[in-house]
Amino acid sequence: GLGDGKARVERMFGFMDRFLKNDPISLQKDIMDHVEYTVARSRFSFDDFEAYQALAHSVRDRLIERWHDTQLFFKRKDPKRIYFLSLEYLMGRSLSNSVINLGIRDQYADALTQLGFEYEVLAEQEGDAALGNGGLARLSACQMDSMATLDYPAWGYGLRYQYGLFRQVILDGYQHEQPDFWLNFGNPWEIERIHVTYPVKFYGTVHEEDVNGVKTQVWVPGETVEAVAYDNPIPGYGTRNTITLRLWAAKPSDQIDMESYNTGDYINAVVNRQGAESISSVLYPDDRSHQGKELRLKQQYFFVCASLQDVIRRFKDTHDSFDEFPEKIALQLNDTHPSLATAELMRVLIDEENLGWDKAWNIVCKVFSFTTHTVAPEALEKVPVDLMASLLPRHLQIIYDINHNFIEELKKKVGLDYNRLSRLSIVEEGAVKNIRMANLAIVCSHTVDGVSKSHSELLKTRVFKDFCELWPQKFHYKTNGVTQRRWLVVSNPSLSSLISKWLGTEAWIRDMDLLAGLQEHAANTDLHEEWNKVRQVNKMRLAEYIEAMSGVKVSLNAMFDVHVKRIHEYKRQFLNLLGIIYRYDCIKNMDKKDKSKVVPRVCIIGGKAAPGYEIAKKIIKLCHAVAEKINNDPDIGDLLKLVFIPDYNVSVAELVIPGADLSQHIRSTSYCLCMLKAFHLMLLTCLNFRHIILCEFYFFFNLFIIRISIYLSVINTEIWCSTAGHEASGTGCMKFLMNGCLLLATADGSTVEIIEEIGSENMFLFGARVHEVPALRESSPLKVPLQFARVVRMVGDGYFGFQDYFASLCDKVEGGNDFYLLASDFESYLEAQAAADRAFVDQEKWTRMSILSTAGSGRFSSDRTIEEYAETTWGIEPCRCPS
Ligand code: OAK
Repeated sequence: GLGDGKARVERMFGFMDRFLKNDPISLQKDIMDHVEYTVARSRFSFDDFEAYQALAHSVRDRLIERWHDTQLFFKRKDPKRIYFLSLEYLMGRSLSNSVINLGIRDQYADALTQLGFEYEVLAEQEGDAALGNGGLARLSACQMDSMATLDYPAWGYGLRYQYGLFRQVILDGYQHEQPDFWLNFGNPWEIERIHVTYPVKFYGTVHEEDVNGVKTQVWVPGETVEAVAYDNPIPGYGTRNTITLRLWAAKPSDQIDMESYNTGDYINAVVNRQGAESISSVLYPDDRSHQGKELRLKQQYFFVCASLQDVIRRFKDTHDSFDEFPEKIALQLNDTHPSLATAELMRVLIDEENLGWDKAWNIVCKVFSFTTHTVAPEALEKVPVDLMASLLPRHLQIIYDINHNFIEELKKKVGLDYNRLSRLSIVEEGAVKNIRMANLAIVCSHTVDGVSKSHSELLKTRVFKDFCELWPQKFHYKTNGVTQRRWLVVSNPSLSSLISKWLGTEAWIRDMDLLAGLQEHAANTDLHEEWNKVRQVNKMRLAEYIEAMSGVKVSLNAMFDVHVKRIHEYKRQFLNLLGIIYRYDCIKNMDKKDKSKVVPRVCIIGGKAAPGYEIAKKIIKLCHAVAEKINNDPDIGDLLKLVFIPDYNVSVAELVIPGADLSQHIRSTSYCLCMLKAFHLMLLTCLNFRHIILCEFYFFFNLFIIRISIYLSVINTEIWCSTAGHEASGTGCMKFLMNGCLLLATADGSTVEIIEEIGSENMFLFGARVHEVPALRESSPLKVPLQFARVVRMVGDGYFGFQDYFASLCDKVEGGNDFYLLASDFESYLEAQAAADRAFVDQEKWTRMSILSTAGSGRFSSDRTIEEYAETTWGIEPCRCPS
């Protein structure tokens, strides 16, 4: 018979005579079969969305083929694997990315044309998978693409939120949040694994038992839910490798709790069980603060518990002893959100695998690495001890034990320096006792990475200063990158073809450094012409979108000036708006002759504000109020337009970025300046008191700074001052850079490294420069430029309406409250804007700068970042599935 065994295997091979074919006829047949049998529509009557669904399923079939092969290959080879743990992924759409990576986009486009459909129209039907907030989440998605492309044996783990990031709807200029029902119409990109489930337990009590003469802690949990796996295949480009992003959904446990059923209240018992699903129901929409929320902690533990069970199960399939665990497994903590994994692995190894503390600890210290994406120490996650005690009592014990051992070791090293000990402790003492998740992650990880060179400096000098002093060799950085597959090939196909044509190869799609080859053509007028044509078509596409979304018609001759990202005070969208108001005011007061010299602008702003972030929401409203005024002012015409793009997400970014001439990355670099100003004030006070020694010190210090700046300006014409800022890295700027958009930016985070690649002369930088620092220190710290005061007052006095509503926004920058230094940067910001205007008039110069931007973007591929992680942090090697 065909039971198990060999006969069955042979029979199966008989079915598998070949892989799915990609010629137009086979593709058409597959699509039509899916229309009929998967979507269950008649071949004679189906709409664009149904056609998209069928198309997606036919692509999915091809993904699954490669995915099976890859998984089987990994299993046979058993390489060291990397498990990437992240609570957020911003994947966006999958169709276009998949067909590009599978190398069958054109074939599908042809097949569809013959069926009477347009590929682009169907691709537009897909909604975004938005299981994340912003930078960190999109970075995870880019890194998955790179791990697949570079053939690394990698697994991504995440949560399958029923509702992703809220949809932003604008009514009367105000943001409203609506749930993101992304799963309502099915999700062809996931494979439900009903048999891959694990129990996850919460609450209950811990007691001590004597097991074979050994005192053992026994956790008796109070609630069990089930984690079900949903696999999302992630195809690499130019390789057969297709890796897995496994997302967990919470389901009620199958284990029937007899007691609750026996009470006779059957209906309530069933309803209560269903509550389990709430754990994975919704993504927290605030990317910085969700401290002390029980559901959030539940999500985190649910996630790490299921993921680790899966990792350990896979390990045990082929290994008998845990000694090999660190040689076979690397666990990456994407920020602190999954850092409970450290305590969970300890618990499993001690309580379930009976390895004992020392062996378990030895393993934990070898497998975890941690990347931090934050700059502000106050934004680091903390969990109240009470909450931990009730939800995860056994984990709290383990964390206390880890901390105890750590502090004891520390005392041997640093003595009884209690201030230092308390700063380093995983447990924060105080009115409310907290677990510091970052400290837990650092203590348990072998490597801690920052996300840019300047971020790493900040970690050393501020955020994790004590830890860096303690373990300097633990701290590193990997400058972020983004995937050129999505951000050029998928989203800007015409520029991609142009690049390939001029480089004479498509190899840059897997090797971004090759883009440097464009440098030698940067002055070529033929390239200029083709480059501008492509850019103009992208602008046209964006202009059509703007008109459809906001009804505003924009001129293609204008400079498209884009500022898109989450709305945050530190990202300074308010500074941009004040600059726009200033420009408006200038144009309004110009005579006709001067107006003809104005460079027309279309200012485009987009981004979501966290639902509870009042000031950010006011900034959105202000943008609409200012737009209303400017766009309807006949004195202004096409010289200035302002549009807000609603519901900014990955797919909107794919449209906006290729169409931008200029993009803004103008976050505040205030830490550095604030410190200098405080220092300056202190010195002035000392001077008043005729404090001779300090006077002398001040004098020499000034001389020293001047000398340094002269010296630096000799070796590099302009050195920028912001070694510190609020942005850890920033990745949006990299996407714009690749697409040949010029950057208007402060020199912090990743911009510092962009300057190194393309030179400050190819960007519009502002903010304090090193050689300006002495002069800055001479000026009064409270000096507010007149133009600044004037534009803020225009808002405050109701020129754009809503006077009361905007009052608190103005308070944020007036009267010495200007924490993000909008006033002190305003003049320099306007200068940078004016420099951009001047460059734009000189089209030849602009185009050269644009080409050089793309040419210099090679370093900012996530392929480079992932290679660095693989080599220096994870210790893994490529494992390429044969084609
Ligand atoms: C989100 C939640 C908690 C902490 C940080 C974040 C986050 O998105 N951080 C951002 O990560 C990006 C990727 O590393 C960086 O480019 C951004 O600078 C950083 O703000």
